[in-house]
Amino acid sequence: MSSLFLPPSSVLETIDERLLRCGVNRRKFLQFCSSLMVAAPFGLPITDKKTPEEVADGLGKAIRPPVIWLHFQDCTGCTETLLRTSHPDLGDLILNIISLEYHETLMAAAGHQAEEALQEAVAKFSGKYVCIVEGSIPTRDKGIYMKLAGRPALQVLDDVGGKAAALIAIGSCASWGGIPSADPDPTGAVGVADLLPNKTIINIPGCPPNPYTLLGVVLQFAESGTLPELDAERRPKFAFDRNIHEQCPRRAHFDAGRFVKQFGDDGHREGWCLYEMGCKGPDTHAGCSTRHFNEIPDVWPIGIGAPCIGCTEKSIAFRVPMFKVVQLHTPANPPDTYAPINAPQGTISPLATGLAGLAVGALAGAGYVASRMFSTKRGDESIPGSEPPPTAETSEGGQGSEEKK
Ligand code: FSX
Ligand code: SF4
Ligand code: F3S
Repeated sequence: MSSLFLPPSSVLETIDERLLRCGVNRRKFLQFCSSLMVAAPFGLPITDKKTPEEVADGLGKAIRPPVIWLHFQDCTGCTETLLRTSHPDLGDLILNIISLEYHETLMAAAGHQAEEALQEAVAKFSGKYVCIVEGSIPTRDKGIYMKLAGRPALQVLDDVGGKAAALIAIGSCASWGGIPSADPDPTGAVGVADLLPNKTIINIPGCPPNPYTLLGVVLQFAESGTLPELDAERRPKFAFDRNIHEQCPRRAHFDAGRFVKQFGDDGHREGWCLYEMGCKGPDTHAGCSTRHFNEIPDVWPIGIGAPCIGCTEKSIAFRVPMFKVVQLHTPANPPDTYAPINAPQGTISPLATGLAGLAVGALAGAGYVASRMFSTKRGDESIPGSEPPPTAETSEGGQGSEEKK
């Protein structure tokens, strides 16, 4: 964790003062703290081993951190995902918890007035603000493909990002190029870390990213002036140490060999595993399988029947074709044989209890026969998903991948 300088308390008010002034009641704030604890159950110091009351007490005393939010090549989905939460009104709360000095989509000012607001905020909080960047930065042809107030995005990032205490790259575009950097990458789109490698930068990838991850990072900074532990891709570990496949509600279907073969087939209607449709869940680290979007149950790609495209992974989304089947190289490999779904049931007679050794032997034999029966069915094309997915050993060339489209 790095320790960063926080602005003196005379400059900005505390979160408690602000909530009081804006009429946000304690109950709503506690609800918010509970949601934060569910979203970041492990490894986030502000929520770890605490009750919602303790979290609220700690956060309430924190100074609202000044935030300057820049937009570059993006679809604004990152901002939208933050504002479209339903319960509690997260968008409203975050605007009370942080001191948002500049945000093109949300501010009332436009044109020269907006530009003045940006320059004022940079001067007033120089070296003390958090700069959130949304969207990728075009570098080709001296960055002429995107300008803000007549200046190339490259220059704006250098100026505003260069004076920040820390930067948060929100979304896959700002993290490493995202959609604009997909082949043929006409603008030479890159992420923040490519341009300011020596600054403190946190990547929160996702297309769009989960808003609770951003909140967790900003609130830890507000409360303690520190930042969460990061992984090799500069992603906060508390939110990206989970693998989609390991937490997926469809995992039981994967383990049982039940796969969707094409969109709209019976398996798809039944909610079976999307691995053979190109799901990148086995290679993707993110919390979306347990923290759904907009706070609506099942609102996440796999929840609505679409394969995960690996949007939080630098080398997958917008790089690997959407329907290409990924190699299984994690401990997520299914077993070579599957247990029967409906095991034959029987009763054990008093005589059998006296012949325990024989019974064990008989059950072992029955299990073997059942697994043989099941394994003959796995090749039956009339059963959707009856074939097991390829493994490193069984797949062509040991790669276990296959071009679907
Ligand atoms: Fe990129 Fe953000 Fe994807 Fe969109 O603005 S991460 S295209 S969801 O929204 O930058
Ligand atoms: Fe879920 Fe995809 Fe894994 Fe299937 S392959 S269990 S749909 S993450
Ligand atoms: Fe992205 Fe996959 Fe989650 S596509 S939103 S990481 S399910």
